[in-house]
Amino acid sequence: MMEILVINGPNINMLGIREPGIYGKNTYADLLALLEQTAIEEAIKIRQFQSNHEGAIVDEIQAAYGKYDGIVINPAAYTHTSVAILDALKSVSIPAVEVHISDVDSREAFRQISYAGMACEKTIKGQGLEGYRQAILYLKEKYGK
Ligand code: CA2
Repeated sequence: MMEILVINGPNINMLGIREPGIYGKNTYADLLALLEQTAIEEAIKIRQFQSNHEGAIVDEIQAAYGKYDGIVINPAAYTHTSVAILDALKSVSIPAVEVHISDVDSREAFRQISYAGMACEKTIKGQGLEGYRQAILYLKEKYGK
C-alpha cells in the first residue's frame, strides 16, 4: 500500500481560530478529517505530522527516508525562510508536493519566495484544505502502487 507523509508547519494547528478571511472557516480538526477520509477513499496510508519547530520538521523528513512514497508539505511560515527544510527534502529525494491553503502569490512580498518549493515537483496554492487532497491524488497517480 502506498504511504504518504503529510507535514504541516507552525500555526497550522490554529486554523479556524482566527483570520477566517484568509484561511477559511475550516479548522485543523477538519484538515485531519479530510486526510483520514482521503486515505480511506484512495486506499493509501497517510501519516500526518504538525510541528511549530523547524528542527522537528527536518527530523521528520529525515526519518521518512526509505519509508514513504511521497511527501505533502505545507511548511507554513518556514516556507519563506527555511533552507534547512529545503535541504532535508533534497536529502531524502522522496517525491514532494508543496501545499498552501491561501493564494500566497496575491499576499505580502515576503511570502513570494518558497525555499521548500524548490525541492517539490508541484505547488498547489489557494485551494483551501482541498489542496491537500489534490496533492495526495497527484502523488497517487504518479507514484501509486
Ligand atoms: O497559505 C498557507 O498555507 C500558508 O503556508 C499558511 C501560513 C503562512 O505563513 C504562509 O505564508 C502561507 C500560516 C499558517 C497558519 O497561520 C494562522 C494564522 C492565523 C490564524 C490561524 C493560523
